[in-house]
Amino acid sequence: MTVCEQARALFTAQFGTDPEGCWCAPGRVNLIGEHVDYAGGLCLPIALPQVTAVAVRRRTDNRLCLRSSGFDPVDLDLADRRADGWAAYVAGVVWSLDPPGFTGADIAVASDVPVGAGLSSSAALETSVALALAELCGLPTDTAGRDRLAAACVRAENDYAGAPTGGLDQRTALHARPGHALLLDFADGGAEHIPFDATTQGLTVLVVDTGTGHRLVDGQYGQRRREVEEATRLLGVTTLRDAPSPDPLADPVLHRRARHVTTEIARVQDAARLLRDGHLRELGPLLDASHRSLRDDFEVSCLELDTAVDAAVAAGALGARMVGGGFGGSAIALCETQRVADIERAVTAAAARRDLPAPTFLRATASGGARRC
Ligand code: GAF
Repeated sequence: MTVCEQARALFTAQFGTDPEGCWCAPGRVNLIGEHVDYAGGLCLPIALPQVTAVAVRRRTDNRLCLRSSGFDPVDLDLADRRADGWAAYVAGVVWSLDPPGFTGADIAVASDVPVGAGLSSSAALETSVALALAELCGLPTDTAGRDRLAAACVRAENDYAGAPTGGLDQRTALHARPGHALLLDFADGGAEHIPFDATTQGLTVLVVDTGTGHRLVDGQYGQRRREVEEATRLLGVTTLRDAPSPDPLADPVLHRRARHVTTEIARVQDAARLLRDGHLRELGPLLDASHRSLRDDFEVSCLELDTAVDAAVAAGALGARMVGGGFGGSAIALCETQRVADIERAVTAAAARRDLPAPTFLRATASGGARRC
């Protein structure tokens, strides 16, 4: 059964009727451009084939009844305007989007996006709900409409789920196209779809889920954002994108944080050029440099991620880096497809040598964004 079929089946089993429709949205991996979305930077993600699907039927009594194969059921009154746990991601989208004429819904959720792996399972849930509500309530879902849905999902995450994240995950889930990477500009809101077909070049983007959840992500992520804001203020620029150099910053921590942001944005520009020219193999050194910068300057890596990245590169990956917010979660390794099995074995062995959780692996192919299914 596909994930969408699972959501429909769960809906029928739980609510005793058919849904009005089913919508899904993908997880993502960011090829490069980490911790720069909230600094007016550039990111270069692809959407994963793994999706979260929501089967939905509207109600008329202002209640939201949520069922999921992975989480406890939740029934809530929309007038309360507060929700906890996974329900906050769904209800938060309702409250942020405020779709015209919406008076509640039954929603069944199924997903194969790994949760807590830094692969954007929360944005997949938010954006599948947002697209469902938009289509049911007649909101536009063209490119500009999807921009507004992404903004509402970010507000849901910031204001109701309490995660002070940027817009990388939501914009990727709503705008990605199959066979393309998505160059997202967080200064002017622009997006460019760049063909990305690793498979035909004999390459694989291997995702290594370290099995370590985003430890400390809330506090540490918020702290990094505040440091970036402080560096921006001290440098007298609107965003760090406009800062010619972090050198005027006397504080060594702020200097390192700003150096990560400015060098990472330059690496994304280089990576986008390589992709446009079809030189995927040459991405490797940029991935390695991104990881070093996240580890040493931005300090968002951890033993599990460093172990996976180092082992992948030592076993022949062309380049590797942590992805997402960090402090656990996943890494990617760009590999010659014929080397993937060796690299997986080496990464698994390295984790075992250090008594770390056994990693699991996905192969990322650039997939499509949120859609009806
Ligand atoms: C998390 C956040 F949700 C994104 O907005 C982004 O900042 C990312 O970490 C780091 O690049 O996924």
